[in-house]
Amino acid sequence: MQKRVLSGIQPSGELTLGNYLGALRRWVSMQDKNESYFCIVDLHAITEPQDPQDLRRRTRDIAALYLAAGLDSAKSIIFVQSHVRAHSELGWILNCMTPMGWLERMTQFKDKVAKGSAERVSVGLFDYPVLMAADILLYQAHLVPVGDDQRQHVEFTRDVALRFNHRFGDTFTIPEPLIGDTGARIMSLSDPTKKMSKSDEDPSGTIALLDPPELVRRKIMRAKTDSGTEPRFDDERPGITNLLEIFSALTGKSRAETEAHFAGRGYGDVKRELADATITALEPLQREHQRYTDDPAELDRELRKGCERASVVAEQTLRDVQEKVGLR
Ligand code: AQP
Repeated sequence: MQKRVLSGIQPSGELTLGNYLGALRRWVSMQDKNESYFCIVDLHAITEPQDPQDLRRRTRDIAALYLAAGLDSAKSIIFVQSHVRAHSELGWILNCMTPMGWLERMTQFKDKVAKGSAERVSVGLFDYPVLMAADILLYQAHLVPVGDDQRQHVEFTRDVALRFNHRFGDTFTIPEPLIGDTGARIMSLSDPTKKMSKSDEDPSGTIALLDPPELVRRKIMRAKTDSGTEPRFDDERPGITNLLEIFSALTGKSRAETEAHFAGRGYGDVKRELADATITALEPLQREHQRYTDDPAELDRELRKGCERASVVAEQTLRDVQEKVGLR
């Protein structure tokens, strides 16, 4: 039996190399063997303030990048979350069945609160994992390919589903997180102790997928490293370890092969080769992205088709849930 796969990215900033290596590239390799749903989770993005024009543009940009990276609507269902209303509706029902204490334990929420003032944090941000649970459970997904940072949210989804099934009878498939071994956690170039994030306010720490080649090179050459000289993976040296990790993810070399490749050479060589490898990997993506930018009607057609196909499956689950809880 084919497994059902669901994953998404929020349009909360320009897509980064972290999003590509930790998510997008893995999805492309999964779509042949699985029934796959890939969405742009715009309802999640508005849990933090977004400029409406930027949000609209980024949502389309990310859809174009999905297709440019090789997601194929003949194999996968590609859609925008807010276009399928069942996400909000199931989200509300699950809200009413989720203990607050479960949400209070979510580390991503705690991290984000720690960065800003509690007054400015929205209820939506607190509630983010419940909406994510609705995304996954609507499609009865077996597998959720995510980076390491999202593991806790998928485990939370499992708890929500088990609790619902226990109370109302078998309704939801219990999903599993699928964490890759390479590229699972790409770190910031300017502060390698924190992950590369698309909403990072410091642009020097992130490589955006649409950054021009010269900018990519400049950011990598200025990436923060320690005072050592020998390029090897070492938890005590997060800067060089991160650069080697990215190189290994881009070239498909194992850690041992990567260390052997740079044996006897310096950090400068790592940076130069990494810049070349990154620019080479991004070039076809940027070219294809431009094609969809030049033909917006084609992108509209793709997203309309995705929404129609996703809605059929989502509505079926929603109706079942509504009946079980007594709303129908
Ligand atoms: N640095 C990363 N390394 C590996 N994988 C990553 N992902 C994100 N950053 C890295 C994976 O990309 C997907 C996108 O998830 P998201 O957009 O829902 O939110 P996120 O995980 O919070 O991603 P960002 O880029 O850090 O966004 P912001 O800045 O808005 O919070 C997920 O599969 C994630 O694991």
